[in-house]
Amino acid sequence: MPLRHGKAERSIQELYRDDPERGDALAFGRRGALKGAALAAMGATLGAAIPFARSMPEGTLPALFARPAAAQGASGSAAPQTLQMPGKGPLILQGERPLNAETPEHLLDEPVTSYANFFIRNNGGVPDAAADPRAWKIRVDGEVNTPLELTLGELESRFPVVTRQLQMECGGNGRAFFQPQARGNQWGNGAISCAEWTGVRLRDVLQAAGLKDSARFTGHFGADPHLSGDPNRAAISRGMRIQKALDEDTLIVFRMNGQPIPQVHGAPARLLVPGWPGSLSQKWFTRITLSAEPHRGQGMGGTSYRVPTTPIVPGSNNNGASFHDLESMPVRAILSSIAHGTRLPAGTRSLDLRGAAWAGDLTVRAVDVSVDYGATWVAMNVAAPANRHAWQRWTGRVALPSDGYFEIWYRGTDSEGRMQPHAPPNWNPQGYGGNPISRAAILVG
Ligand SMILES: Nc1nc2c(c(=O)[nH]1)N[C@H]1C(S)=C(S)[C@@H](COP(=O)(O)O)O[C@H]1N2
Ligand SMILES: [Mo]
Repeated sequence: MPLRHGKAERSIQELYRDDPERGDALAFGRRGALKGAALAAMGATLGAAIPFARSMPEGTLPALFARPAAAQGASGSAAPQTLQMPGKGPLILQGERPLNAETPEHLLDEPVTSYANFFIRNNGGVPDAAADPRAWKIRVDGEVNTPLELTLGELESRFPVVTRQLQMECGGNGRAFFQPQARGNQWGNGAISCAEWTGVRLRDVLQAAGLKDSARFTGHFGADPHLSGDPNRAAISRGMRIQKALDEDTLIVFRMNGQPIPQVHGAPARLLVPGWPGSLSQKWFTRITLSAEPHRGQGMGGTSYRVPTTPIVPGSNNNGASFHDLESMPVRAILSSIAHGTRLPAGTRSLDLRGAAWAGDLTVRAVDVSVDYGATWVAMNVAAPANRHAWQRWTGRVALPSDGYFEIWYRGTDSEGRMQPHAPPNWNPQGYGGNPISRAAILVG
């Protein structure tokens, strides 16, 4: 049920939206604590008392205002448009041309992501289905001893076939959290998936072609048309360091969850490069070329999939000349058992929580949850991944002292001790690597 608030108190919310600094100053006053009339106004605006107002931080928008309540229609924000596509769940439509859709976090509750709940990210059009998938050809050329052209049928019979659960996350996941706004689809936390993929190791195929010493980078090509219709332009064509191409979990896949790959996800074959920006996982995969220098395709260089090596002024222009490629994705936790913007019955005094967490090539050491704005944290139970590069599921319980407005803050820590930060780090024009601590607003009573 959507949260509601009285008309008279709209002003704080509107102020927060139009001029967050002024809204904050008004709410918190000069003392930096929410009390008196401001506390009452804030409570009325949020639709409930705020039991932990004492530790509510100044300078941080209440989650209810800060975060679009994806598909839950929490107060204030216009309901986002929903994808209408056979077999797909109610994903958040980010754009129709190219077609992009984000999975609301609470639909990522399955340990293995189904087709229905798998996000969609296209840079160009979706090509027509191949008439004969087994005859689909993939070329390997460039710095190899023997350039290859293999059909999907040959690939499957010539190399060991493996099945793995692998996370695939868009490099721009979390972009919406950047301030000032970064360019591109405003993904929340939902451009992530962890499906079960079947295919062959890219490594085995590259070794069959024979890598020259000069083969230090890959370049990937797919069959999707550029939106302009120009056949000489690629919708996207990215590449990576050879080390990642040789990782045992980097695959050419042809089945997703035991079925032929659905068309929108790259049928009949795609790359699956887990833990690194999803843009490397070329769909409708037709060719990989090896070279001595970094690949120069669409989506390489400049500010594309690149982050500042030395931080830049947020909002400033930069050509990305001193940026470097985003590789292993940073740690992130999602909450899938309860949706942001949910209202719970009065008297609810504990919450059983569930979600997932991942950290690129690393694993997740801890997921912690706070319901008092970070004053205290509760450790969740984090399961081992099904295999390397699968996400990790977590569960746990938190106590609530009373009815009221709460924020569930959830934060992952990777195996090297790095935690999700309070604000998205290292602002960059296209908004990559934004993994702040997440906040879900809930209302009890
Ligand atoms: N051929 C092709 N491959 C592509 C893309 C694309 O536009 N064309 N998008 C990439 C990006 S940016 C991401 S995040 C993933 C998304 O895969 P999905 O649509 O199956 O979720 O595919 C990648 N592979
Ligand atoms: Mo992406």
